[in-house]
Amino acid sequence: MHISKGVKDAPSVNPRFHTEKRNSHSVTELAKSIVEGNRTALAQGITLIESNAIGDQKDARALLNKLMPHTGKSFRIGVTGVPGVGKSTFLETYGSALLKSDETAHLAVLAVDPSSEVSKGSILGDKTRMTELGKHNRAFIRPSASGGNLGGIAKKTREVLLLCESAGFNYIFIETVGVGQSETLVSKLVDCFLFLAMPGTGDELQGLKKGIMEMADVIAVNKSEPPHTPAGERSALSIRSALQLFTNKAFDWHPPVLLTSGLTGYGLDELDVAFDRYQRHSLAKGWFDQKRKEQQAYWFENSVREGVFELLRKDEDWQQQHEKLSVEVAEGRLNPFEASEKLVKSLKGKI
Ligand SMILES: Nc1nc2c(ncn2[C@@H]2O[C@H](COP(=O)(O)OP(=O)(O)O)[C@@H](O)[C@H]2O)c(=O)[nH]1
Ligand SMILES: [Mg+2]
Repeated sequence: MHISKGVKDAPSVNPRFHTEKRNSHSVTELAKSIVEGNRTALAQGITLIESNAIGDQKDARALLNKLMPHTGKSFRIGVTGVPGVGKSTFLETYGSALLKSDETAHLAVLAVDPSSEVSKGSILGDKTRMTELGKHNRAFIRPSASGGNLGGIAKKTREVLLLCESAGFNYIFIETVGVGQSETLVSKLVDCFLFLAMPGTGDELQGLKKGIMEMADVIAVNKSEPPHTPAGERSALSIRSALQLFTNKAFDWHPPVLLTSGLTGYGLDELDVAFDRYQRHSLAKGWFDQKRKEQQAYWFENSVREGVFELLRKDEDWQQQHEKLSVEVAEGRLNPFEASEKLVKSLKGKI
């Protein structure tokens, strides 16, 4: 990985003999170019973050460390809802309008995709739905990091988000591309969680079951442009009454349930007001910062767990024991709790 490629004034030392020097210098250059808003550098930085090569991971950490002081200054919004509800179409319309009305807006759209098999198709579909945004010089669209488990993908998405912030993007939208547990992880990445519901499909109730609505800060029944507005209103009504059971009292916030259409722009002004209200409210109450602190703590714990597991995976004894016990558990010869206790006890003296 030659991260100096394309970065101005990169040193031309022989990498074989000066690897450390070359890397630290190039990482510094790369960080500088990213902060200056250089798109090529941003793309290179993201490639570095997404790489699984050990050397690259070291450089990626160094890069993030350098960029940390430039992060945190965006409004991070998660957009979720079942595939086909209109997330990409909404982002295209809402994003384009935002860029038009606010000349200081720099907008990035990132994706979290738990269904890696389907991802290629979904991303292609999304790209064709965000053509306006894709062409705009103040917008940046980035498909989900591929490979690894959902937790790993979300972690990389968080790092890409930080990179985008340091490159000057002040609105960052994270779209979930697939279905599954991604919503929970997205809620660990964003300040505001928008849930798009489909009118008249009963999926508002599915959402409730999954607890997604508990996480939602703003809810919009999408595809509610005329003549579908009455159906949208009916859904909104049932969501509002269901929500009464779930309101997060600690945060003193009742998620508004709006009617929108990404296709025609119907209701997007109201949504704008809702985002604004939410942002002001959460800043004023101090839970904007509180949430971010909790998220930092979450990613720390998450990283520690991953790191420890990574170490264990390299220990052959432990790996063998782990495999043996998991077979016994699967075959019903050992109960899972007893097995895990055995495995954990076997670590004594090792760590
Ligand atoms: N009637 C209507 N159709 C929409 C709306 N938004 C998206 N669609 C259509 O729904 C389909 C899925 O949209 P897409 O944005 O890809 O959904 P995503 O999977 O949630 O990203 C496409 O055929 C869109 O044209 C809307 O607000 N109203
Ligand atoms: Mg989409």
